[in-house]
Amino acid sequence: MHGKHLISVALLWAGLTAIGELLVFADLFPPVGSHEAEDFDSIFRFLLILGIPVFTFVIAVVTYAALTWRVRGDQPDEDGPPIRGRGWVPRIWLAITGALAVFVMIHPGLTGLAKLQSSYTAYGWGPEEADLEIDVTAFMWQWTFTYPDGTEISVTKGKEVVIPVNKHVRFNVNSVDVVHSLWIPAFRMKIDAIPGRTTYMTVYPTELGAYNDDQAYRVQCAELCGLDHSKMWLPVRVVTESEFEAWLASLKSEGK
Ligand SMILES: [Cu+2]
Repeated sequence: MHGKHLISVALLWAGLTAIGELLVFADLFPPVGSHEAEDFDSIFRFLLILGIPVFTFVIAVVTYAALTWRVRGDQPDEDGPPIRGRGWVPRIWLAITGALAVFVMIHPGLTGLAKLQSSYTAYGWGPEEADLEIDVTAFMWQWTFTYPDGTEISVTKGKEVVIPVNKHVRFNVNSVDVVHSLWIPAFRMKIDAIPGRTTYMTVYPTELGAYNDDQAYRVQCAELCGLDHSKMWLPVRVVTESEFEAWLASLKSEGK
């Protein structure tokens, strides 16, 4: 009797796990636009691979138990007898999931942090080295992107943020009012914009891309900051270096 239930649950668990693990490798992710996005996606997939069997085990046991031992007919007047954990089962479960938790804290937790963490200040992501620095100011409810081109060129509402491919681009981020968050989904990078403090993140775009082709190419505020928070976004375009120079020159001649 017991064996039949165990085999059924094990089969359900194996089936759900197979489906889950297949979905990990299905192409369901936004476009990968930067080195950082490759890192984060591989970390995310790794955690999914480890986490899915734990999740499906719980789902399989709960679903099977709920369907098999559900009340049929009249509601009983009393609860069933209390169930006590049987020695080795909870111990093995705790040992496996505990070991998994410690393992992922170390890798990719600490190892990933060491890779991404700032070599520059405590308030940022990525290396100090930058081929291009862009000052970003957040305010309710827009962004200003200022390019270091002798005369300052600002990108704001209605414009697009253009950056060159295969360059280290550093965003130095500030806010003039409340906490916002600079997020570019195609790069999987996000940093808070905090009044009175400069935070920063460095990205290395590896692919050409534009908002018109995929909405993951956008700057989006990712910290709820008031009425028009959802409108606090700008399109992003990643271009070749020569296109980038031409774009800067054209903005300059517009007298911005
Ligand atoms: Cu905001």
